[in-house]
Amino acid sequence: MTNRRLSNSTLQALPAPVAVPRYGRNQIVPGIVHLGVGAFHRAHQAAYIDDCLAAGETGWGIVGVSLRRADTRDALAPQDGLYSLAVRSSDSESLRVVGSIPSMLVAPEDPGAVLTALTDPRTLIVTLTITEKAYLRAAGGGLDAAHPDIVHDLANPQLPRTAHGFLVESLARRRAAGIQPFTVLCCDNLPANGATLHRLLVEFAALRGTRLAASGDADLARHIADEVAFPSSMVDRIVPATTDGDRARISSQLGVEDAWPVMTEPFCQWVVEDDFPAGRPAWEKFGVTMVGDVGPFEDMKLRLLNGSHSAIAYLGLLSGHETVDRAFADPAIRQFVDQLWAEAIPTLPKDAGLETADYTAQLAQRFSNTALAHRTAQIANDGSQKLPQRILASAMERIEAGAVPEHLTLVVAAWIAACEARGKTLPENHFTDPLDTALAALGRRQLPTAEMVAAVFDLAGFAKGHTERQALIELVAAHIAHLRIDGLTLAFAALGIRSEKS
Ligand code: CS2
Repeated sequence: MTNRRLSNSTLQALPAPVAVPRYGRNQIVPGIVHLGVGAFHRAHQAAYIDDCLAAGETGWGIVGVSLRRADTRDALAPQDGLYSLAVRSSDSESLRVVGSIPSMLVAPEDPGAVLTALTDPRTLIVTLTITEKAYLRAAGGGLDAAHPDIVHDLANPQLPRTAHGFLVESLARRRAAGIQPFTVLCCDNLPANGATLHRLLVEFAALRGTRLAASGDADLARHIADEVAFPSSMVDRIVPATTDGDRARISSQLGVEDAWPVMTEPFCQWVVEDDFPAGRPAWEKFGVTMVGDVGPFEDMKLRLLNGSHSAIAYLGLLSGHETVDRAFADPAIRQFVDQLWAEAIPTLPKDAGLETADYTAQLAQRFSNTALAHRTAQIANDGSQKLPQRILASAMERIEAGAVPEHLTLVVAAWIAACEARGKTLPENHFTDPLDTALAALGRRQLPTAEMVAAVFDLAGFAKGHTERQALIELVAAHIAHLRIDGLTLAFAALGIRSEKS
């Protein structure tokens, strides 16, 4: 293999089957700032924007911002921001080079540069994929005002660390300079994601207003509440973490080195609420579904795709399966997932025209993609942040409807058991969670099962303030008791599922 790097100058020499950007990359105007330039963004929104640019739109280049680490920028800067996207199904792979992120910034290195990009009048949309935990919500769903990064950003508005701090400070600067606000498009897996982020930012701005009353932005919260658009969106594409093997394979196919290619599946979906007062790309021409209300799509995706993904991750880890396709090929897990879907589907809106049977059939195909090698440990990360919208929301609705959500609650039990298995049957840091320190301290107390589950619910804020909380705790505790006696075999048997002893 050669040492030459993928870049503007090596682009034209790539082998013919590799699709490359043919638009003038130096004519692109940066119209979008994206916070959280991880692999998901590069496989999803950046690919849609690449299509828009290829069709001749020039106003929507992406300024990619990493809020924490420099690794993506370090990999992509020597490549003029170019990277390859490998679209893989069980029996084929196609390669495309994406050119829609010409520049990248690393927030901790230069927060001022990020604020400058966000305040630039050409920036009309800010998109975000910062993961569930970066929204810094307290157990009840409001802003975690005691979080050290929020405390820091309220005290240092010019040097933010959080998305909240960056967005609110730049909206304040735009307002002071008479520049129209950008539209904020949340692309994370949260229910009502736009409205949720809107609420958090208004709360943040109100706290900031209280502290900075003298500086004249006391009514910033009202400005953000009334004059900034936060459309919600549902994003969907499975994007496993890139491995060193992927890097080597892709680089040898390209004939030049790509330090950070992205792996993904053929499926791709984006449903967006059409509320962009400052303008937007003609996304509808490139496969984006523009709608008035994204709620039913979000619920279906979070509860059926992400809910079963988390189930496959924790049950897979407890059964020794390293990847989603292998776990899903395990007949007991497969049967469990079918039953889980049957339990969650009645919670979805009936009048929204959702085709749940087609949707789950398609999910079954996607989860069976053997080329992705999507690691169960990757999906297992941050369970405390993911389970509320993926699993607990449906479980509470089932209880309210008089049903017993035994499958949904086994997912919560499997999460607790998988956390406990780390350092025992699983490697110590096989996956991580923001609650790890608190969970470990709880483990050392050796509480009786039901008390331990109640304490986990309190720590994670699960079902906080809901009447279904106690019933959920009892169901989860009963599953844990089974898991402790005879692992998944007994927990599955209680649901009528036969499994091979692992
Ligand atoms: C996964 C998601 O890691 C996870 O938690 O469930 O990243 C999932 O692959 C995407 O939401 C698919 O669109």
